[in-house]
Amino acid sequence: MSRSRRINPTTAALGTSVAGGLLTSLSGAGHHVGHFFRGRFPSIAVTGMTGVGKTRLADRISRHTTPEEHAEVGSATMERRTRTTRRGRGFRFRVVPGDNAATRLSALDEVFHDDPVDGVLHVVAYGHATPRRVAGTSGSARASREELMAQEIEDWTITSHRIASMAVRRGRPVWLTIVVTKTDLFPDQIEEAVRYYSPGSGSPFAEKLDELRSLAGGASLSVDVLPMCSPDGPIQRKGRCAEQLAALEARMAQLSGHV
Ligand SMILES: Nc1nc2c(ncn2[C@@H]2O[C@H](COP(=O)(O)OP(=O)(O)OP(=O)(O)O)[C@@H](O)[C@H]2O)c(=O)[nH]1
Ligand SMILES: [Mg+2]
Repeated sequence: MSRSRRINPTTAALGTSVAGGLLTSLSGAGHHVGHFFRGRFPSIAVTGMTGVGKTRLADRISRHTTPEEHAEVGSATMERRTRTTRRGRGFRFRVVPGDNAATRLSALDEVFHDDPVDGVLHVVAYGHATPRRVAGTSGSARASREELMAQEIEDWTITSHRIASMAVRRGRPVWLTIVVTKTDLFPDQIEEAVRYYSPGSGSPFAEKLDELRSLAGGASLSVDVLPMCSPDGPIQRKGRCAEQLAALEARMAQLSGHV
């Protein structure tokens, strides 16, 4: 009889008892188990130009509240949120601050290179981003819709390149959802806006999106476009905004293999 044959059963038995011990210790420590699994929640980057509604969206999905005065100036650093859903599932969000924050570039490096995400929510607002002052200046910020749309393309050019290089490097598929938010401000143009942001529509945004898709390759990047709204005030449980939130959450669960 070969030596390995005699050794194998011992190894197998040892393996079983270690696994058994691990299971016992997990079931004996409720909140530790929660913590253990939370580390493995899919990680999602929330990107988009300043004032577009990223913090508000991440807060809504994670049932978190950011103090009102914050809305005036925007985020200065990367924000982290966790959403836990039923049966121990959930998502970890990292919100990359908009272009008026000095920390933006390092935040982009973190989510797309150093600790790459599984999915991206790229937030756009069809020219309805809240204009914000450049850090360090005073007076009110003003910008026309055209200027905001142009800024949005500039922002998207940078972010889409980052997503492309991450998707190429990554060994597994990445998903991208373009979240067209603030639809409460343009209720009659929702379809038109969704078309503007959709692949192949010929808009300046879509041209960059098509470029991203051809760089990344269809198999490594999936793209969705969904409308959304989170008007100020408490979270509404009914109405179009509540339905749009539910649809976005359902799609995220699907993309993350939760259902
Ligand atoms: N009407 C309406 N207002 C919104 C919506 N989403 C966000 N806002 C408002 O738009 C402003 C900007 O939202 P934020 O979430 O702070 O934007 P941000 O993308 O995090 O901006 P930065 O932190 O500067 O990058 C805030 O006053 C929000 O209350 C929406 O769906 N509808
Ligand atoms: Mg913010």
